[in-house]
Amino acid sequence: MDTNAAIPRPIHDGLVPWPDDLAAEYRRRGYWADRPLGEYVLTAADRWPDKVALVSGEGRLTYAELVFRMDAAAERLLDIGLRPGDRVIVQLPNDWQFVVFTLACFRAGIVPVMALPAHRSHELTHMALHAEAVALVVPDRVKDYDHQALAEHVAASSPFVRWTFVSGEARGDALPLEPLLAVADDDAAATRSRMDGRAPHPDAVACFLLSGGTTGMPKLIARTHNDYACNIRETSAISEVDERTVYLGTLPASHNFPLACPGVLGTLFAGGTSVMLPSPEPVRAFTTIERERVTLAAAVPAVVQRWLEYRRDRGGDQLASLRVLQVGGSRLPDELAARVQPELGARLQQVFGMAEGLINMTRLDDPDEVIHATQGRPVCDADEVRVVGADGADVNDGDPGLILTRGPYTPRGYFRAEEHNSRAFVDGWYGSGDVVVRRPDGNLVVLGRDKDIINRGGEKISAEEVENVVYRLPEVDLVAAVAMPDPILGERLCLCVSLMPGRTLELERVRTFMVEAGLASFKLPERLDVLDDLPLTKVGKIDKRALRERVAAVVTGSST
Ligand code: OOB
Repeated sequence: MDTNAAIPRPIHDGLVPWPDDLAAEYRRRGYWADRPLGEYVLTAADRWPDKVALVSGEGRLTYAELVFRMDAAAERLLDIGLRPGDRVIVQLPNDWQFVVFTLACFRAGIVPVMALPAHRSHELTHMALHAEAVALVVPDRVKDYDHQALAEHVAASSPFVRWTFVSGEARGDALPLEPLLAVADDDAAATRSRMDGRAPHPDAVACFLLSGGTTGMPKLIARTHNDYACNIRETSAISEVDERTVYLGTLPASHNFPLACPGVLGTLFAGGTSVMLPSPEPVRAFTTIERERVTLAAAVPAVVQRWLEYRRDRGGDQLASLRVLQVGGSRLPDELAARVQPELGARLQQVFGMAEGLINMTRLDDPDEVIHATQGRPVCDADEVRVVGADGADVNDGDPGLILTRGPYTPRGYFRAEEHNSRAFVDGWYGSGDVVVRRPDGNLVVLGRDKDIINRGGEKISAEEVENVVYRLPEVDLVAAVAMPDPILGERLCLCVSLMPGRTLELERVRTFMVEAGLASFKLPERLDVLDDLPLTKVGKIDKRALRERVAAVVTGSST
């Protein structure tokens, strides 16, 4: 432990609360139930103590075991010196440690910052500094990658980090995660009652999610116990989650969709079983669905496509138990949507959501036309959605416009991002930058977006973040990161550059440079177009629309 670590500022310094009158209204109408997240799992455990809550590899935890570990870990975290409101960067694969650690944080009022397993030093260092995180939690290795070395680097780059917990083999000053998550010597009831006395306020921040981000670095989204419980409750109702649900958590569990829509948490709150799987690769996913009798799974469109292909090639009835397949994160083409139920045998549920809050879903009993051709409608009665034109005025249903939203689980601002908030939030309305049409039946269709990101199969890449790094290359004069169409992922990243006089540049050089700069590998460009000049708009900005059209013409032309 580093006793010289700097002391982080308190968490409330940097939050944007809901206005008091609305908060009172959300409470009065029951959207905010005033229970901290840890309590919901305890309630399920009281009802079904011996039921299997969690499956991870060959391991299984019953509800009684899960909540005992949650309480014991929560108490240990506080005992070693973490305080309620302290932030902890969590970068763990989909396994039981992720779930127990996250729940322990909720129980103790410690705030996990939900990093993705793909994040590297560029992203993690930024998060650690911005959140003033006091601890890091990583696996020792995943495949060939040494996450512990990554954590060492991040810890050395931030004055706030005092503890590093490692799942697996801990080295040096790092602490092993497994003993932290073990059951306690004391009995479960005594541990629980002590932790009941230390439960966080339901309006406190439960976790930080990461925004897909249009700016240089991902923004942190503070989700309170009250708002996140609302998110989980409303999505659980619409996905019809109950104690019979067996959920397959195969997208990275730190992402809002598999975490809480209704995801791993919704399933655990309802008394069901969450099955953790680190990759959606079809052979293991199908075997797991068959073995565990999975009833509900969530996927991005690119995964659905792989599952459809695998099913076509192999046949069989491994998916017989699967009732509902949720798909979201990026636009599901209507043709793929129409194949899900006939070929995979599961009801499709389209999900158009965001870490910032608003979740839209098709309903399980919607007509096929709605399920195949729309991304659903808000899950909560108190969600407000406007669709506006460029002038900010509401457009008519049926006309395209930008979506604005507010509601009981859509926070009013990013954490410590005043300047950005003044643009992303207008009078409390969050503008996601998605271009949608609201049909007369209330369902939304996502047509595109007016924000500078590349959506690579659900993984969001901020163009600006990539450009900022590429500008450090001495060869580069101007750079633009743009989306190019891709039949599987929807989009991939193409880099368009003009060079300094007499210079040349290869794609591999850019990729290596970005890896060395510590960027997550999903952000690496997959095509490089060197142009004499980048086209400019009338006001002199790089004309990204022209570049997108150009690269689309080239790649679709060359693939036919
Ligand atoms: C989900 O969350 P994020 O925060 O990674 O990304 C949000 C953005 C949306 O603004 C939109 O641009 C895009 O992802 N998106 C979709 C979509 N679902 C998300 N675009 C088209 N069709 C869809 N179905 O991606 C997310 C969070 C919770 C649940 C589901 C997805």
